[in-house]
Amino acid sequence: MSSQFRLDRAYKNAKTISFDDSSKFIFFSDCHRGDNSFADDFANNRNIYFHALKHYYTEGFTYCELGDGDELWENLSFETIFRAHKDIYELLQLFHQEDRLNLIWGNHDMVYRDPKYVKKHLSSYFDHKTDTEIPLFPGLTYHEAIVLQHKQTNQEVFLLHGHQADFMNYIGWRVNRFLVRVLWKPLQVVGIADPTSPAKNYKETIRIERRIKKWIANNTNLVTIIGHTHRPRFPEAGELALFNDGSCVHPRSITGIEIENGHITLIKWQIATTEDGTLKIIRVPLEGPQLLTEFITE
Ligand SMILES: [Mn+2]
Repeated sequence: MSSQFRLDRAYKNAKTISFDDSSKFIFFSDCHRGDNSFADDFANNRNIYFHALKHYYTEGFTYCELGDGDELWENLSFETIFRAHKDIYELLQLFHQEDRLNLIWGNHDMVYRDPKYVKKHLSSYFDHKTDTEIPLFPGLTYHEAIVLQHKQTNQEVFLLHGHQADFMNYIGWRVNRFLVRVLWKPLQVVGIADPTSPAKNYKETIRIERRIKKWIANNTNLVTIIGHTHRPRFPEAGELALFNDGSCVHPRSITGIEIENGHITLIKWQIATTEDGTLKIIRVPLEGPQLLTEFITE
């Protein structure tokens, strides 16, 4: 089975959401939310991420997470991650209650492919104070891919994690998960990087991008947004439309992609220092806003 076949299949089975120029979407991926230990790469950015998410909630955005939201290679259960970042899940719960939460699985949370697993672990949690089960994400469904379809122009935005073009992380994810658990997690604490991750391997990143670009070239008129490689990507208007929202585990910032007023923008949220010495979380546009229709090809 080739990466082209896996991409085709993800596209065919994708959930379709229709949208128009009044719709607002925020895409983040590769949060790798962990247990808040030294091995938790997300822990550095949790305040930035929480603040950004609150902004998007207040402003009426729909949240789409393009895979590897939860770090389930290093951590055996969602339970541990939930306890470490409960405030974040409570905010995501608000999006879910208003039908503004769309989650896609990646290689680090590929267990969410199984609807029974999602129901068992994510629909509710046990509250130790009151000894009761509290609803968390009742009725939540994870997807491999989502297609946003524009009501007027019919233009499509294809959303997926991107490991469909990475053999060892799609077919061999259980092997890589095992290696990460027993080998790389303890080494990560002392600063040694995990080589199974394309985020640490430039050549592999290029190979993955090349395979997805080839697929897009055979499927014209398709804007595609992925994560997985942790490398933000924003093509020029008229170029092959492969976007990448980056990750939420950069050393001091998180990156994401917004769609608003029919425009697409690559953004970064980071901590800025101010004159009086207080720290402030700010949103910095990196590329765009660019009209989505400028990526329509004939
Ligand atoms: Mn990934």
